[in-house]
Amino acid sequence: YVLKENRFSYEYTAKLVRRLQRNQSVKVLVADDSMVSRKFIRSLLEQHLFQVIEADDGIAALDTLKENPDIKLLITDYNMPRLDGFGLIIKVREQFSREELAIIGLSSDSDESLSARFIKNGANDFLQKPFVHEEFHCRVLNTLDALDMMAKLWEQANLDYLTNVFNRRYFFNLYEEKLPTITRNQGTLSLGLMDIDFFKKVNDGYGHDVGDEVLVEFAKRLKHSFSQHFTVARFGGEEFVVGFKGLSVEKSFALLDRFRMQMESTPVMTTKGELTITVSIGVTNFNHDENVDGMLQRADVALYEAKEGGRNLVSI
Ligand code: GH3
Ligand code: MG
Ligand code: MG
Ligand code: MG
Repeated sequence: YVLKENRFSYEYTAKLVRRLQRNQSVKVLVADDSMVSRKFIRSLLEQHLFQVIEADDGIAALDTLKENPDIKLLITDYNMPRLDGFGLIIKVREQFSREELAIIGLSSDSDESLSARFIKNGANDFLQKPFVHEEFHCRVLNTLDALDMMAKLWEQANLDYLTNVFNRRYFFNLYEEKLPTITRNQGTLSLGLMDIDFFKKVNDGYGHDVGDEVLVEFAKRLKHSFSQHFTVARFGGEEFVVGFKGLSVEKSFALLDRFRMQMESTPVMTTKGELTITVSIGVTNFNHDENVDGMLQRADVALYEAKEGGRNLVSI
C-alpha cells in the first residue's frame, strides 16, 4: 500500500503506524441488512485493524449502541427493514453528538439527494455504493482523524496544561449550566476553594520547576481523592477548586479536612527532596438562585479566614 502510493517517507510511514495503533482501539458498528455488504465492509475495516460489530437493521444497531456506548464510528446503509438509515441516525443524534460518534451513510440508491439528506440528518460523511476500496478507507480515516482533532481541541480548551485537571473555563461553563437545574430540583451543592500555603517559598527556595512538580503532585492527589465523584479544577496559580454536587457543606468540610491532613502528613517527593506542603481551604454551600460568582465570593472569604487563622485550615 505504501509502495503503491510511492510515498515511502518516514513521516508518512509514521502516520500510518500511528493510525493503525489508534484503529485497534476503535469500535466500528456496521448497520446493513445485506449480509454480503456487511461482510465486505467488515473485511475492509479489518484490513485497517478496526474492531467491527455488525447489525442487520436500524433497531439492532440502536440496541448494539446501547450495549457499546464506546463505539466511535457508525457506518449505516439507507434502505433497511424496521428502521432505515435516516431513522437510525436521527435517533442516534439524540444521544451522541458529531464529536462523540461519527456516522458515515451508505447507499446503492441512485437518488442524488441522498448524500445531502444523510448529512443534514447528522451524518459526518456519505459514500455511494459501489465504491472503490481506496475511497472507503480515505473517508473512514479522515472522519476519525477529524474526531481525534476535535477531542484534542476540546482537551486544550478544557484541561489545565500543567496538571491535567479541568481548567477554570470548564468549571464555569459546567456550573453555569448546572446551577439552574440544581435550583429547580432543590438539590444540594457545595464547593471547596483551596490555595497552597506559602507556595512562593517553594518557588523562591527550590526553583520554579520544583514549584511545578508540587503543583502536579498536588493535583494528582486531589484527583485521586475526589475526581471519581466530584469536579476538580485548577483555577490558576496554586489555586484549585472542588465542586461537590449532592453534598452538604458539612459533608464536604469533612472530606476536605481529611485531604488537608493527608497533605500535611505526606510530604511531596520532588527532585530537590521531600517537601511538606500544606493547604488552606474555604468551603461554602450553594444558595438557591445565586450564580457561580456569588458562591465563589463566599468561598473566597472563607479561604481568607483560613489563611488569617494561621493556614493549614479548612474554614466555612
Ligand atoms: P499564601 O499562603 O498566602 O497563599 O502564600 P503564597 O506564597 O502561596 O501566596 P501567593 O498566592 O502570593 O503565591 C503564589 C505564587 O504561585 C506566585 C506565583 O509566582 C506562583 N505560581 C503561579 N502559577 C505558577 C505555576 O504554574 N508554576 C509555579 N511554579 N509557580 C506558579
Ligand atoms: Mg439495505
Ligand atoms: Mg494564591
Ligand atoms: Mg498560596
